[in-house]
Amino acid sequence: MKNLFKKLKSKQHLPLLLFVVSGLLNEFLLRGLTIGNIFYWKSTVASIAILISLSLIPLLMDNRKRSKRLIVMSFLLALLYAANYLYHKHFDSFISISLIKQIKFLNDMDASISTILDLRVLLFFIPPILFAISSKKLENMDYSNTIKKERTIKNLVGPVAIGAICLVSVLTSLTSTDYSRLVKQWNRPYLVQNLGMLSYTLSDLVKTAVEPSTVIAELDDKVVKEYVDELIDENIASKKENIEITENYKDIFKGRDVYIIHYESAQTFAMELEFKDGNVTPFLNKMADEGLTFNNFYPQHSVGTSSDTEFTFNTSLYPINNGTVFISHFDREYISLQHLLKDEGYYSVSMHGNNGDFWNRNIMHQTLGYDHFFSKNEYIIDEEIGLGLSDMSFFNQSVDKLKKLKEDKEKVVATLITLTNHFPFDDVEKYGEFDVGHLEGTTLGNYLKSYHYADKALESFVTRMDEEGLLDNAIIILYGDHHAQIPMSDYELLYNYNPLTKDYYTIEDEEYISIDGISSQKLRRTPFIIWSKDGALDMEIDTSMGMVDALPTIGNMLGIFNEYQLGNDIMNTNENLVIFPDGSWIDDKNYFSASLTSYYDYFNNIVPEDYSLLNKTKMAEEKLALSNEIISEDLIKSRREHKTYFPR
Ligand code: GP9
Ligand code: MN
Repeated sequence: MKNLFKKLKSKQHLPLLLFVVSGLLNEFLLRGLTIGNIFYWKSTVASIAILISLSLIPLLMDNRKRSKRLIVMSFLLALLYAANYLYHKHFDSFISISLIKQIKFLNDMDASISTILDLRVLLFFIPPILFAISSKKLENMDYSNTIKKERTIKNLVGPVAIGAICLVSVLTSLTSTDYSRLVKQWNRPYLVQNLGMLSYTLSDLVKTAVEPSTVIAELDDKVVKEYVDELIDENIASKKENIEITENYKDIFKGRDVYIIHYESAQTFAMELEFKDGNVTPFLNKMADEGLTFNNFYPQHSVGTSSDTEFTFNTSLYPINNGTVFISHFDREYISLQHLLKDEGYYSVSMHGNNGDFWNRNIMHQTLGYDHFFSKNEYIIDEEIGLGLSDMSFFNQSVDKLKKLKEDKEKVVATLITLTNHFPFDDVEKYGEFDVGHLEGTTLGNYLKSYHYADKALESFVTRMDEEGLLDNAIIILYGDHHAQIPMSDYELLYNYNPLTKDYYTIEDEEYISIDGISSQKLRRTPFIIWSKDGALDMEIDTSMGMVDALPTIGNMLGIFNEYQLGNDIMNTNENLVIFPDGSWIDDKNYFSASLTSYYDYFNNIVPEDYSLLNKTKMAEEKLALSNEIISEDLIKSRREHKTYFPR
């Protein structure tokens, strides 16, 4: 070892080499822990080019300071990688400067943060520590005096040449899709996967500096106008078509009270599970049996999780690709379920046991058109589980409030946002007894216990609402807001358990089920149920649908219509493309993962791309771009002001 250091000591750019290696190790580590694909030549070469460029500034300083500065930079990079690792655990994506405003909401989730702060984060500091130790060792051996002292341009030729070769080789290999994704940045995991963390961070910094308004105008004005005109024409035409169909469900719930349950982290797969103590969600299953149930319903949230879902459910627009609508685009005009129902004489409220400013709801709920938001300060916090007021108490107090409202409001639309069934599911002793068998002690096991609790709370709500006579002329609309952030390895435990041997199937076994590709996407389905006491609609619908389709579907039943809706009325559609904000999509035949750029069939085989698949990907990107334009350019408002809209 000593000999090795002696040999190396004569090398001019040894600190630079150690800096690059330390950065690369962290790049590999992050990839391994997040996207799973450790080595890819483009991202490696791009990272080398950026690390060399970063090291050029200290290279111009005197040798002693140069090493120290490189070490400091190496620690800063470790911090960047570690932060992105933690962020990915929570949001399945990577940090963007435009999301800095959201950090406040992470602070509010103390419990979640303490759980995601796992010890693996310390691994990112090992490479810079090793770098610092090696530098110290070299310093002790008088390294800086051994090598040439002049700080001439000549010294830089070597590193600059290597950096330039790396850069050119990556740039020339980029496809037009790569370039377009670098500019749009919808798909941050794709960028990290293909070009590395450092290239992504750099492009994000450039984009934020160039476009401080947070969302890029991706289409030119004329094209946007044509697209919006087309969208409105199509929406009006399909509305007319629907009227001509006999079984069109039009207006069947017109005038009824509407109680919407934003059911935190409720996933569909758990509804099918049964353990020693019975089903995880017996009451939810009963509602699904009695009501109109959509079996293949997908949330379409981005990093704004709950808030994105609220936005998409209420407006039939997608979350924006840069930032979060509730925080950065609360001051735009939207056509929402609340505004539309208010035009029909409804009084509209939202209810939630958490702080009103969480996700900027205090403000954004006004924008969406709620007349009143009952938040934490209007509830008695008499029982706390997980993030705050327990669902059982929340529902119970909410029934009292609704009962009071109904005394003087003729028609009410209320959104009840639940809270207990929220990651990290570690308040286990408060969920009550529920045996989860071999899943005991896992995050998934705890989630199922929490979900079972949420189910009992739901039952108490519906039972009391009925007792108070509030369901006689009403419908309940329930949707799961997003998946529960269960680690994929826990799903492996669920689906690969052999009860006979009490062991798990492995990849070598025929029975082994791999949780990836379309399987992992299908696990993220959430319930969507329209229920009424009179059982007016007792059906199951299998067509794939997304949150964006909720408003068109229920709108038709309630006799309201949003000409800017980007979704479809699923009761009058046979084929539907469910588009996710990162450009991925699923329909009844295929799934496209944008981060892996892979197409899957329903047997989870990767299939080659063809014209029809590529066309769907293009359609998905166009629809997302259109949604971004409507939001960022405040098109609904400006078109109304210029009278280029169709009256409702
Ligand atoms: C907070 C709750 C949770 O009030 O709605 O938000 P989420 O973390 O699910 O986005
Ligand atoms: Mn949520």
